Amino acid sequence: MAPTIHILNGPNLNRLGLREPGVYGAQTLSEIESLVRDHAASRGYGSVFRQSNHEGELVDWLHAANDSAGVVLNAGAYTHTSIALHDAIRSIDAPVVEVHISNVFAREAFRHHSTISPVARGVICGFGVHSYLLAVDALAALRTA
Ligand code: CA2
Repeated sequence: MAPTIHILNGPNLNRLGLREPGVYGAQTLSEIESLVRDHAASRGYGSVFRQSNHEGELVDWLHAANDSAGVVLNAGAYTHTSIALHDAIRSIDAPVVEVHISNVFAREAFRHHSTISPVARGVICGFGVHSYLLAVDALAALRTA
């Protein structure tokens, strides 16, 4: 069976494409899901793609990804506040790549700090939807290294 990459999305990402296209692009999360699933499949990976507005549900989904090939995590605003997500990442074996659509460092100061970056395998931000595709490639590269 193909190894699986989990793509987990946090709060408000279900609103993509509806507002603020200048910051987050015009694509909906469902369109992003198709692109990411196709990209993962082209690299030989199955994918689980999920979104939640609830911190604890994201924690549960990180635990569920323990035995997977890795996690692409856009934690949304929980990136900047969540010790629970920090601890959940530490608690699993799978590598986690933190992703952001926007360049958080070019935005408000409160977006410059991440509670999850120190425990993520790496961070990709600022490339729009391509941030997700680059994260899939990063996880694939980890497994061939
Ligand atoms: O750039 C990213 O991917 C973010 O993770 C997106 C989060 C933001 O809180 C992070 O700082 C950076 C926001 C999620 C989407 O929020 C929307 C707001 C308005 C319209 C549509 C989506």
